[in-house]
Amino acid sequence: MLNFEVAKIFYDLADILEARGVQWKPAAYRKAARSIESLQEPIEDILGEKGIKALEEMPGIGERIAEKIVEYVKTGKISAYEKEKKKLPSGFAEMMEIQSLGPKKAKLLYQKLNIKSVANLEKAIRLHKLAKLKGFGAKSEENILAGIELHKKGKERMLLGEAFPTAQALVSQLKKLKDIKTAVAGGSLRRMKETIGDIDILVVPKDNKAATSSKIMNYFTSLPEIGQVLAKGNTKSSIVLRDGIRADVRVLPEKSYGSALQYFTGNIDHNVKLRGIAIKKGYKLSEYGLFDRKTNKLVAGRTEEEVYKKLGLKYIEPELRENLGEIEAAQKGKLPNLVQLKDIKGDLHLHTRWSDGSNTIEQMIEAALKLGYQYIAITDHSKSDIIANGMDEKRLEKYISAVRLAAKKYKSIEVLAGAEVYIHADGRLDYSDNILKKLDIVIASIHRNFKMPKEQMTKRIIKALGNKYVNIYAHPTTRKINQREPIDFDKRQVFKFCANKGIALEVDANPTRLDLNYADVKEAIDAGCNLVIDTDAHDLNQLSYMWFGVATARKGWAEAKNIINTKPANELKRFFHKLRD
Ligand code: DGT
Ligand code: CA
Ligand code: CA
Ligand code: ZN
Repeated sequence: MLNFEVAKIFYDLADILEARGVQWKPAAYRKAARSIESLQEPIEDILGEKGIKALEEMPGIGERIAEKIVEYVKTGKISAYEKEKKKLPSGFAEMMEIQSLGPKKAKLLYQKLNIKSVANLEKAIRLHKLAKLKGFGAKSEENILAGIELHKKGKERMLLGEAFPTAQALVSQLKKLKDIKTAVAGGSLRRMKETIGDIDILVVPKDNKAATSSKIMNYFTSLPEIGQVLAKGNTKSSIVLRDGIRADVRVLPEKSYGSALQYFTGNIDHNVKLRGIAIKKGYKLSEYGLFDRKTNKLVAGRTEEEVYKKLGLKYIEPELRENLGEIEAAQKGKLPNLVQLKDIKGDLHLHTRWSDGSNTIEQMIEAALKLGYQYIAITDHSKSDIIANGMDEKRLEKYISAVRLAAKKYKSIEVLAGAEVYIHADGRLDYSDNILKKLDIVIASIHRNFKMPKEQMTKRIIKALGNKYVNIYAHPTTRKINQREPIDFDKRQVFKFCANKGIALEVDANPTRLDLNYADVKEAIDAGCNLVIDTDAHDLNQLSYMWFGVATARKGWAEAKNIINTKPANELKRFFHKLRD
């Protein structure tokens, strides 16, 4: 699928234009990129089946951008991008991706110090050349260096949000071959880890002839999206896709399907512990099956369930298989009853054109209706978030009226008027209580001033959450995977505070955030907190991110009862109301 390649080009193009000081266009290209990367279907399929008009109807994509997508699908290039890129040194696009640097500063460093690449940049920092420049300092050298480290990590491990649709597309390609009975993705992807080293696909052939296996491997290694074949054997092959994603495929017979899927799902520590249990019970466990050690007879292997059962364990959901107590819990029959996507009844963190979203209130409502939601909250940005087009008090009043007016048009869904309110460095909220009380729901969050001593950060958060109108603390650690480290605060103290006051901690489902992460989810639940899973969608495609948030909550052992947006509308409103009394 070409979605991520095209999105990347639009992000790069936006950066280049921004560095050149071009207005508006960068934001437009970023919106388009955001829309494409959150699409579940490959753009080439949409184009093939429904034509260019279907692209133009997507959020953030007009005629001009749609034409560029068509150009890419047809030629593998976007000429406008190639032209812009030629004006810059070849390593420059990558340099602009460093979060703590950004396009404008990257350009300045190029002009003043002739820095053309990440390698140049790293060297210049080690020689403290930046500290001497106006607008930079020792502190910014440190930040940029940290940004470079994160960027390097990102090249080794991709986001789940990118790997997941790619894996699905690969699996469905494989299933097209008649010689394949079934194909399924395992590994860290099936465990829904936030970052993925490589995609692991297990294939069951229609028969066990060597010729069938070799035909399958020939087919797989010659798929059009494959960039490089690293290894090709009869039962295992490794490839790199054109967009740099690595994938392994293994062929195993049907009678081993369950044990193979179990083995290749991992993680290794979970597997090692299982093998220990198998040995104690007189068995031997491998990807080929569970065998009796004395007779060498296969006792289980066709399904994962029977493998776990023979080992005296309840079935363990893939998300839990990290060797964090799940095997012990399965032995005692004490596994959590994990929350599911279908338990989710609404999305309480959504943006529209009133701040930095791409769609209207009505469009977001209609998208939510399609998902069968009972309620949503529109929560655009507050006044100090200027880059996000935050609303001052006057505009907020109009916005509240607009949300209420739109809400009236739709009988089968409840639409709450909310706002995402910035927490200032001193813990003050961005609106006064007189304004906040007009809203149905208040989200508090941090978008700037990420660096301060731990104690001060903790005070900042607690002061803000102490406001009686706050319902949700959004993306609590503010980390962005492979881009920005989490803020430093006393989590136990904040979690306890939220538990006592009944503030819901958010699991932000955007794949670049997944914040809280799964370890924090577990800690928050243990501290007695309520959680809310939100997409923080900035366009209607992004409502589909809910799935990644649910997976993160599941990895943190969350049950439906821990998640407030599994409650029906009336119960949810009662919950929010309770906060204010
Ligand atoms: P990744 O790709 O780094 O995100 O993480 P995984 O967990 O997908 O790891 P990967 O791709 O190296 O291997 C896939 C699964 O195969 C892994 O989760 C467990 C299983 N596996 C790999 N190597 C071993 C091994 O040496 N022993 C055992 N028991 N299992 C292994
Ligand atoms: Ca893997
Ligand atoms: Ca692998
Ligand atoms: Zn937001």
